[in-house]
Amino acid sequence: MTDRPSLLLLDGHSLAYRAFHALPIENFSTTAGQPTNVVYGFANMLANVLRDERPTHAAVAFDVSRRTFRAEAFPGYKAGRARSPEGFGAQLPVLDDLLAAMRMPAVRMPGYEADDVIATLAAAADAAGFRVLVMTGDRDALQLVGANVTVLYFYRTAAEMIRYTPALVEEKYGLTPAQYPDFAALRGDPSDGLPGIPGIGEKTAARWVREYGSLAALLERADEVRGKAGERLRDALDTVRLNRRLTELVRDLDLPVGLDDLERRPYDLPAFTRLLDDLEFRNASLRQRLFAADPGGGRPPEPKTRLRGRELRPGELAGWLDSHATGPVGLAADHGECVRIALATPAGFAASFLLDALSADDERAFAGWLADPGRPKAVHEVKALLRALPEHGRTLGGLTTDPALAAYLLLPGLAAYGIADLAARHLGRRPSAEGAAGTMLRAGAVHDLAAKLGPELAETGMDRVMDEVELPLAALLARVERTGVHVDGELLRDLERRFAAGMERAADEAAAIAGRRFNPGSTKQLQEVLFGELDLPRTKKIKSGFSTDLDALTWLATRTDNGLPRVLLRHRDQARLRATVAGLLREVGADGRIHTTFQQTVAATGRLTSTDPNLQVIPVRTGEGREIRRAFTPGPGFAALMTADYRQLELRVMAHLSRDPALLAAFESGEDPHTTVAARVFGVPPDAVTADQRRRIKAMSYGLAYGLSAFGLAKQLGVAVAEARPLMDAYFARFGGVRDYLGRVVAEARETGYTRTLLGRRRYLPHLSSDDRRRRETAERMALNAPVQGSAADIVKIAMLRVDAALDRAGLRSRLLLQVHDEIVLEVAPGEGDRVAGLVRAEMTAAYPLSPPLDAAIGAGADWDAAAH
Ligand code: DCT
Ligand code: MG
Repeated sequence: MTDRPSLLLLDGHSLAYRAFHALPIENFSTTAGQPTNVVYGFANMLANVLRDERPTHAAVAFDVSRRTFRAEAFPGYKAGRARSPEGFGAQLPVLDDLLAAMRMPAVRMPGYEADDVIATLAAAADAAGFRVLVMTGDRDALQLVGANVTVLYFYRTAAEMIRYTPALVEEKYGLTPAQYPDFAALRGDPSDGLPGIPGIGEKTAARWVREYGSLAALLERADEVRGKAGERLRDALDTVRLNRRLTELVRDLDLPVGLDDLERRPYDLPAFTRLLDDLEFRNASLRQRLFAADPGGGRPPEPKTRLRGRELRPGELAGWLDSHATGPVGLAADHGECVRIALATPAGFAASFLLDALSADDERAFAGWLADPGRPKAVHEVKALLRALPEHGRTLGGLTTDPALAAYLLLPGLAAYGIADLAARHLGRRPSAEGAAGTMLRAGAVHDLAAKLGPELAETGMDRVMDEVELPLAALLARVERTGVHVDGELLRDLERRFAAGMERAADEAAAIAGRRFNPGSTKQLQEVLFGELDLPRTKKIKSGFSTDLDALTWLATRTDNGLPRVLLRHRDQARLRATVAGLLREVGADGRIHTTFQQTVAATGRLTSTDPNLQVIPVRTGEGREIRRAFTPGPGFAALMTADYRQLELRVMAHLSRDPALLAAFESGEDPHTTVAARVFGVPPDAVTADQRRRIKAMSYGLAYGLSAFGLAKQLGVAVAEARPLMDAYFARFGGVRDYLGRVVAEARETGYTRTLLGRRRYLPHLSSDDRRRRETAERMALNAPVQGSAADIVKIAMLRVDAALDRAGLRSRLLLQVHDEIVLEVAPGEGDRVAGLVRAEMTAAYPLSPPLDAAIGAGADWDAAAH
């Protein structure tokens, strides 16, 4: 390491273009439809170069427009360039936001190019004794290379970079960097629209510059150049002279910034975190690298937030708790090999210790303090701690809040709720250091976040959702996760083999149709076979050719007599099932049970999701889904599984919220509501409604709540738009209150900026007022869907809490195992079946005073499938 300052200069547009072409735009966009591939790729390259080069100074230069002194001197300059591709330009302002949040100057100079800005800054920095690094995809920058100036040139992606030193320029071109613009003038540059000399290639151009020393010398002695080449040169003298004026970079611009302004500064952390969240950048490695590049990352905390913290020696904890842990305490836990705990107090004291290395006195004092409901504590991601605590024989009391849950309620749908992310966003600091000091900084952040977010929750009226639903649910879920669900491993392995064989069969059939073997899992090979060899109708264009995704294959199957798309769909299906089963098998613990992790802060609607394994991917309605569920069985000591799910929960919520008289009446009749609705729409008596009509009307009821258009409905119902539209009109003619309600929801959300569920859970949808139609419509669909889905989520969560509490009160051994979709799964102890069923029904229907009232279906059996009703 040297103490010399170093300056990193980036060519903004050329980096942006590389990013655009390296990352397929169709894979990078926000839920609102804003493309993000440029920003993502740019941020990624920037994070890497900052990590690898650790410059003390940095700036990004951008072109302003095509009107430059070069274009004035030569109208053909860059004139042949295609317009920037669709979706590119809209991301450039976001790059500015990114750089602003990183406090990295973006430098522009009207009339000049980014290259000239870079040349000027590089020259100034060189003169001031800096090391300079120029990162660009433009070879003209090679003229800047010198003893102190290195050019990082990327040709295709930033991963393929060449580091140009003077020696490497010499080696590659046989020229000095100073000779490069001479060479470039002779060679011309097709990408800039600069003509070369007909018949003269790079080799000759370079040789001339080498032999004559410079272009000036060559032109002076042009007569001496012999042969055809000489003639050609003499014919092109004007071109070459003009080129030479354009290839020289300007090094003495009068820029609005000086070197001092380029010194790297701490990020504007709240703005920076907000931006990453808005862009929905969830990739943990990218976030980590970007935050790690913050020069403020290691700065000492502000005096206000400075902790007087230390690692406690054995025997010190009891005393520390007595003297410091008197008010609300922030608790952070790192779940590594051993659990490290840190505590932080309102007065700024902090302590850290390993849970397994306490003295007997400490042990007693800590367990007592932790369990004491009278000693308030805030814990970040409390579910993880609660899942670990029983291992250590401890319980938690006095839990006031969990900043992750609070932040989620205040703003669901963020990309990350980690403590460092939340601290960055809400406190403007990022406590991500390793070891004891890091854990203490995090405990401090937990304390400060709790103090900051608590009042905000109260202001929005969501403190009740927190206290009555999310916090107690975290405790319940921790227990449910620990319990796990017993599976029949043999059956799962059997299924995995069967699905693998199904894949194999489909691959064989596909090979027979295609006339050769290929890998149906490879997009590239699929494209070759489908669109090359078989010349089937073209699907949606994607970066790598034509799409072969599920939608594309489904569409293709309807557009051709060729059986291949159908076989490929079957292959995909079997592959997906196999992966699902493999995912389950991977998670079977030594106790023969699967311990999923519930995610309380992932779905923006308020629903629970699960990971490791993700239970939502087990198909609900198919035969294969049922076979997989057969492998979920009661564990030793238990007699049966029981499932309980609400009947028509979303439709009841819709009726409750819309107060549509016809829909309410459909429930009051006591008949099956979907059948009644279908009878009204089709104008037939209820007993004449076919199963298919019921299914279609059900899909319609829910489709409307999800904001489907006639087009979307047609797709979902598998009918023509012309058939869907009259159906939709008939529906709204009967159930006008539903339409009015849906209209009201969007209008109100546009006004307030958010939707609300029955319990007041909010979802913010700023794009409802966007000028961009696509974004606005996406937000409208979310607004329609959020109250119904979110209220259903509220109700299911309350039901779980009530069922659990009732089981406990009744002293029953039966217990909750899973929650997935609208379903609750329980493990029933011998002899308890009837009581549990009665209790579950009572608690589920009483979960919320809905009108029409809630109704639940309950079943029990020897496995999850047999328990279905
Ligand atoms: N769902 C949906 N679109 C469909 C079917 C279902 O969005 N076409 C969602 C909303 C309800 C949830 O899935 C549960 O599905 P079902 O149990 O089929 O719905 P239900 O209203 O409870 O109907 P049923 O009386 O047939 O169970
Ligand atoms: Mg149902």
